[in-house]
Amino acid sequence: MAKILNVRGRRVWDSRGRATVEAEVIVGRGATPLASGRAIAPAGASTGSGEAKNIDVRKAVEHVNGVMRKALLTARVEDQAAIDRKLIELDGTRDKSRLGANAIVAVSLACAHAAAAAAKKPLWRYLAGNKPVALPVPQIQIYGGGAHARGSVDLQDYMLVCIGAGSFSEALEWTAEVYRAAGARLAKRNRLAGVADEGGWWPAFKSNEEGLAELVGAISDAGFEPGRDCAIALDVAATQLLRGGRYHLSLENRSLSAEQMQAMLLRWLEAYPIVSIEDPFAENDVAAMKAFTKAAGDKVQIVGDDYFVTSEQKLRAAGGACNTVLLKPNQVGTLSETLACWNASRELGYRAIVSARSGETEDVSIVHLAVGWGVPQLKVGSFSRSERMAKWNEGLRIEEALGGKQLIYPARRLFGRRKS
Ligand code: 2PG
Ligand code: MG
Repeated sequence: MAKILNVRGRRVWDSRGRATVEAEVIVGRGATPLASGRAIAPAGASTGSGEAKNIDVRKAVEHVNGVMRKALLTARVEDQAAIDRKLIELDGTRDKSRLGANAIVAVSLACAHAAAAAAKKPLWRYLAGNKPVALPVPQIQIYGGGAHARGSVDLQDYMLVCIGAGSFSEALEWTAEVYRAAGARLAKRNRLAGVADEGGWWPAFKSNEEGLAELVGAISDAGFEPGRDCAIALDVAATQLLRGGRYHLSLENRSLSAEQMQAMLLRWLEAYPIVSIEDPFAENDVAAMKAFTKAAGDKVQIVGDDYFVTSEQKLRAAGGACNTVLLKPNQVGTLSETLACWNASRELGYRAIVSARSGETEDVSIVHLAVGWGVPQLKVGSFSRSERMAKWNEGLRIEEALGGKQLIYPARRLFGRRKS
């Protein structure tokens, strides 16, 4: 049993050059420091209105070094549930806006790291206990749009899922090929405007559908079979598109009713090898989300991000909307609440994906959570920029550490081998 001897907060910088909170937790047996853990809060750009709220970073750091430190001194670091309960009580608001979600998530995660370090285990192993684990199946962004590329395309993420890959490392090998092929295709047609917030190509497409056709082309160019080896996942991030009850596609200069949006998505599902669609409708468009899930939920993952904001309560009240939940620790604030949402998803028969934010850092905690908790999918952004690559590379290290002793890599179980 290790006790918390000190908690320290500091102001550091994220992948967008914006300030964020780092927390460090030092633990020991008796008064002698034994181990420490560290974590950095990420930040979203396309956020759901129900998310836990970040506050001014200087203020958040003050809270870490002041009231939060005081409340946690001498606490048993292994008792994550009690630590998180204490943080929630100390904050006392529904949206974590007093202490700040950025302060709370950094401290909550740093405690988990410190507990693992005190047990002399990597975090994923500490969380998994003796349970066998597998690496998650990645969703990797190829083109970035929406709020992450000033609306270059209306859809936020065009992602690759290597459904036919036999391992995590093979999925990354294939992704590297497709990512490069996609960039080369854009450059050749003079449509490459740079990279977006999460490292995906910033495209100059003429329509949103062009991104789908281009991604299929890039998969083929890289020597893979679309729909058999590699498939597509989309994050529409539709909350960002809804104004006055209609979904605005600025790139195409038109706006759609929810029914027209559904018709467009269903047509795309027929025409392209899509296995997953996130936030296809806005966070408050409950009727549309339910109707779409009814129409397509048996064929494709329908993922709630803004729609569920990692809330166990919202997931339990879903009433048939979506079939998959995105798990973002900073969206809800603490590790225990994220775990509760994951546990509820299993109980309710929903799939789950652990996800990074668009504002990230070298922090690799989410990879450990996905592996340690056994969440079979992981979304981190694209295949460039070190805040993303740090996470993919951490997955490779874990895969190596597991050697032959891992569960079967879940890609084929989740997505089967589909016909093109
Ligand atoms: C999302 C995330 C990550 P953000 O919408 O899923 O892509 O974006 O962190 O900006 O909410
Ligand atoms: Mg999203």
